[in-house]
Amino acid sequence: MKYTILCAVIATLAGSTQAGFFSESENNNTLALANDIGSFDAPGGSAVIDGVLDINDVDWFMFTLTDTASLSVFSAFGANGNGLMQIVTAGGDVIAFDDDSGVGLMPAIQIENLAAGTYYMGFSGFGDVDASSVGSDELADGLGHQENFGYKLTFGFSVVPAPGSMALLGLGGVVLIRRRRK
Ligand SMILES: [Ca+2]
Ligand SMILES: [Ca+2]
Ligand SMILES: [Ca+2]
Ligand SMILES: [Ca+2]
Repeated sequence: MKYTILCAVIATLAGSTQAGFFSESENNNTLALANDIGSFDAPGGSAVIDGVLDINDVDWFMFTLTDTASLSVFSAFGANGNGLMQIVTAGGDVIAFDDDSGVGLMPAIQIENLAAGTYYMGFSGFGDVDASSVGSDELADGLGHQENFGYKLTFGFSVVPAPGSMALLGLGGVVLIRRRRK
């Protein structure tokens, strides 16, 4: 009996994950035209994107976090390509940039404890923008690179439980069990 109740509590805690597969859709060359990959709440989720970077192309993707979350973005399959990426706030400020942390010359970024909100991720080619864009509003615009390749992006979101919520849920479980014992 106790086991059943605990399972119910754990199921509540776990929620349901969100996952999606997308092909990028042009024109996505500005924040306003970004491809929306969705909203992510506890416990998190993932999205895989198939895209093509053409000469003078940039691909913007938008996502929303309903809670503080850790984000990882990984790019792959850019055969002989040299990609880069930016993470940008809803207000258009660049908070992260990467050039070559992934496979070959492809970028990857991870950010822990990203506050709830809407963000944009821009994927472009080497020569468009560089690391000096972090802390500024200099966005990848596709201009300045001659890259041309297909790629895959993998987004992972892990929601960080708020300090109070775990304790409250735990307390709820104890109260349930005690009531069943009467
Ligand atoms: Ca594209
Ligand atoms: Ca594009
Ligand atoms: Ca690169
Ligand atoms: Ca540029």
